[in-house]
Amino acid sequence: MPDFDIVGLGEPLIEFNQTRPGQPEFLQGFGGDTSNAIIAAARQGARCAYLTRVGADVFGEQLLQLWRDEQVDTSGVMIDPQAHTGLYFVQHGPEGHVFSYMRHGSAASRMHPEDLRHDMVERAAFLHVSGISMAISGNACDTVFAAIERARASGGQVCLDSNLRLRLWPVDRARAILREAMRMADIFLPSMDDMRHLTGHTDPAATLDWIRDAGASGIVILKMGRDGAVLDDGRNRHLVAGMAVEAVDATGAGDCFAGTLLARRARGDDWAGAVRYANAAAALSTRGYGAVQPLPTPAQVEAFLPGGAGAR
Ligand code: KDG
Repeated sequence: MPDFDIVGLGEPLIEFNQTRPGQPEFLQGFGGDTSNAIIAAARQGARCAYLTRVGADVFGEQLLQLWRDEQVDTSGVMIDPQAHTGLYFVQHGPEGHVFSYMRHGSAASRMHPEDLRHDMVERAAFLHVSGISMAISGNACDTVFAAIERARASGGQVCLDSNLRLRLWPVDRARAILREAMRMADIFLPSMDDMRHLTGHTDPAATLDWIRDAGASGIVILKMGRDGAVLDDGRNRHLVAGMAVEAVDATGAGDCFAGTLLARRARGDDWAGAVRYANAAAALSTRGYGAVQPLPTPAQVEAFLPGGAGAR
């Protein structure tokens, strides 16, 4: 039995989230897509570890404390005395949320394949990585591919979230690298928004066809926000409906979906059940500000799901 259900790899960030549209009032919290996903999974009871680099600064210490508080193993977190921990601001406008980053040259962007804790990747049932993990620098991208190779060689499953951030890399490079990574992934979690930029398609069926033609052969779950998600297992596709909530901030909802999905798979749910549960968790995560603070507990998800987690 693996020591970890899920090991995540990527960049954690300090978050400043605007709490009143148009006003210069920001709530300090935590972000970073793969870190958010790992915390979402740990809150659901999964055994998790996170692999990254943080700066030798106050923000790096706060992140380490956060993971310890959330029962996430930090033995694969390196501390870089020569670089800072990255941060970002979230502002809310009519088009949704807008991210402004201060992460260039961050500690995480200095990750190298030689530093990777291969042993921890080998000891996990799932490796979770994302487009952001690969976009932050060339050496971080190499580190992600090294981890993917290692997970595959040791029988782990690779989960890839598209998380496209065009502020971090040009669309042609993003498409080429994500295409390569999605071929190697056992589970690919694209969002409809990301895929529109990569493929030009606005229709879920055409988008899924593009993904299959590009060589993805594992499970593909196309996330469509409040409209739910399409589960494509390579033979059949079906829509798992979204759940309505009064949302205030969608930051990290996709990460919550990813982490919760893997946590439920690790517990033995079938795909449809895990997607249904993860949809509910992701909806709940939009009811508060910030990527981490509103991530739900199992009791909150159970109470929200009609008929409980086992119902269809
Ligand atoms: O999905 C939410 C993340 O985007 C947020 O926490 C910040 O990781 C982040 C990023 O790089 O955009």
